[in-house]
Amino acid sequence: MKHYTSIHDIDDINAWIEEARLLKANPLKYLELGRNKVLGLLFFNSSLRTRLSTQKAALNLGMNPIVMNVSGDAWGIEFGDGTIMNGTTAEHIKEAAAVVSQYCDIIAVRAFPTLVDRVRDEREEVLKSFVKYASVPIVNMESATAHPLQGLTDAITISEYAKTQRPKVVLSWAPHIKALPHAVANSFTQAMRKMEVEFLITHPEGYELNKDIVGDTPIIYNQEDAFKKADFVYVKNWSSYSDYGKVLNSDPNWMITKEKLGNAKFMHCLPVRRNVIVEDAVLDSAHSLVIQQANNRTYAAQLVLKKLLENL
Ligand code: AN0
Ligand code: CP
Repeated sequence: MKHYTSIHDIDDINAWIEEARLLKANPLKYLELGRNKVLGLLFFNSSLRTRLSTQKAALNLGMNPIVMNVSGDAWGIEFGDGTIMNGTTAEHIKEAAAVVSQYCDIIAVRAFPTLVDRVRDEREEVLKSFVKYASVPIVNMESATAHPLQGLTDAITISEYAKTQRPKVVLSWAPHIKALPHAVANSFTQAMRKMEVEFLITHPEGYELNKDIVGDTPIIYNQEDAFKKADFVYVKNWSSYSDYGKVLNSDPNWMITKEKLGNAKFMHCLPVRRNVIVEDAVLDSAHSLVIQQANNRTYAAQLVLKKLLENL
């Protein structure tokens, strides 16, 4: 594997889950692997978990992480080809990516979508420009359309808590006041479609995700029906994909309650808005796996970095 930009970079999800669980049992086993190697983390957007867990993963492998908030702290980066740079951007991605590659052995990038221009977002300009112009491996820490470190984490967590061979996993939309990206839902869907689970999606009409990602996954518009006999309820808000980036629905009846959840486990990537997405009674109960998921972010990132280091 040269780069980790998508769930499609996982060749064998069961083997990856097994290896991540071995790393979790013995996190410092490969402390020599990353010795004298530098991981650069570049953030165009906010983060708590990704920023800390990816650094922790690097430290567990003996790597030195260096972090930069690109938006605000660095020079404004130009991505256009052939642009006359007499506007606000001071540095071109061609130089920026090549320069960062002089200091880092692996570069990880977070760059969210505009949620205004779907064609532009789907072009994945920031992530793909780093892949093109950097000379080292690139890790996606959430791009316009994908959050594959989160998707891998969620697959690991489901494998740890599954009580049956083929658990029922439901991805549910829930209301939110702001327009949010599709990246987490996309990567979770791609991960579940690779796993041995019964997977379905529930959301209000108008919130259909990209068909190419959903494929033949059943979509149920009635949340209560969808949750019947569920083992895992994975919750996420996303804005409309067809009416791109719009908030079409904020019906509080889609919020996750203890009553709706029944015996299922509750999952969310975090950060989560309490009593908007999910009520306190769920997050504060033993049904919630959100902290366990956040913990697994370290081992998902560690596995990805280990594979990239082994391939340097
Ligand atoms: C981001 C999102 O929905 O993609 C990051 C989640 C990991 N969430 C928010 O902006 C609240
Ligand atoms: N789940 C997740 O990626 O969280 P952060 O945005 O805090 O990194």
